[in-house]
Amino acid sequence: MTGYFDHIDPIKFEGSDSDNPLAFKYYDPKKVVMGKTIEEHLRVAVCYWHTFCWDGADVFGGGPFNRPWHGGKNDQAAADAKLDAAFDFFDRLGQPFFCFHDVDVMAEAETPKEHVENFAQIVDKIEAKMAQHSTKLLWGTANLFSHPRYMAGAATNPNPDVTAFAALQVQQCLEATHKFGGAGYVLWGGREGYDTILNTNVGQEMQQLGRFLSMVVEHKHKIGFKGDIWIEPKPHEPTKHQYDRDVGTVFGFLKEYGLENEVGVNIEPNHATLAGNSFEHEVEMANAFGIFGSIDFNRGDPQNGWDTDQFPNDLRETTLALYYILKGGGFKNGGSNFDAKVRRQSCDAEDLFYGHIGGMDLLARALINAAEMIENDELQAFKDARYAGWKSGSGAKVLSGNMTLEGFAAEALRDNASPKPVSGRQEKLENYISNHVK
Ligand code: XLS
Ligand code: NI
Ligand code: NI
Repeated sequence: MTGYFDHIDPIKFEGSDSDNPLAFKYYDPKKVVMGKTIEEHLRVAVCYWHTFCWDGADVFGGGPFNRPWHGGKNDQAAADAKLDAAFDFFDRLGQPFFCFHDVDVMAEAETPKEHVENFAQIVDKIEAKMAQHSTKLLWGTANLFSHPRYMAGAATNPNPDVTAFAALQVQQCLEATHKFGGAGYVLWGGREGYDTILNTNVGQEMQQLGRFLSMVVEHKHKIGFKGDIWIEPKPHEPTKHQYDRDVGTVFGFLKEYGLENEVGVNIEPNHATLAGNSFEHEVEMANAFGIFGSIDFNRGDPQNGWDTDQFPNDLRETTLALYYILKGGGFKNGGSNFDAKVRRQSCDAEDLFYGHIGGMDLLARALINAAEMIENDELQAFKDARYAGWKSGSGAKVLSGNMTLEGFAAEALRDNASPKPVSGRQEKLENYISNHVK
């Protein structure tokens, strides 16, 4: 059988002097950085949906990609051909993980029974594939946003029958993820929000979402799944307002439902920027709350206000993000999933490789930069000195809860000194970063 990717040789590390566009220049999987190999640090995953399912269609026109499994019905034969191609792609790229939605991998289904049957068929086939290949599962997720039944949400739908269908999909997909030895399970609330607040009972919907998430966590424990559960924050698109708008909002939501020790976050840079946050802000917020999980690496377009899902190529931004990820202890169950798609005009098989090679090289470079920054951690040293006052005396008493407002105020009067401004040294610190981005 001839395969769609047959003309692409396995991608090798050739070093930064290589001018072969189908080789890694920086992603040397076995190179050791801070005691672990680059492969172990980054835990790179290819996503099934953008890489194999998307046919290049946009809201103005049909798909130009013409992969052999596109064009006809999304039946079992198409799902099988896509699966063969996917594992062939993984073998050639050599990344350690993949991620999928239930509907990405299976033949299209309409009824709940059909869903269970079609999904079960492909689950067996994926299991067989995984036994023959080295690619592992980073995370699975149920698509609770594409089918018209979910137009008013899944967990937050006004009709509980729709939510029951969602429960079926999540149960099936979580169990499959467990079977495949997945490291995590993601819930992205694509339509868990509203198009207009005029027809929406916000309090009721949040309660539904809180209970739904609790049931997912309960089921995880029931089946003995040891991986993590992550929510993927996004502010809007497709809805006007999504309830999981950013990391801070998600943490508040988790606290409200007592799930902050059970559920973490899968952060996507393009979602961060849509929410008006920087990528590194979201990582640091997750570190601060202790809910950092995984990353959906991509980038937006600074001129476009939507989720363009482009492969990342900003070395400065990625270096900073990896610095904060490493400072937080690095990836545990999580990893670097490329939730990224090639542009619509990049319609050839090799374009899929160029996108991933560029992303993996960028991550490896950023990781090496970040590790060098940590070696002689000037940012940390600066921050330690900046906050040193809170480590002892009244500052420490305030933080440990052993100070009243009156007591603290009295100290100000007693010292009767006007505190002197201290430089925040922003430009110096920015120069320091610039000197480490290489
Ligand atoms: C959409 C999300 C989606 C999730 C998985 O914007 O990024 O692709 O990662 O459902
Ligand atoms: Ni994503
Ligand atoms: Ni996204």
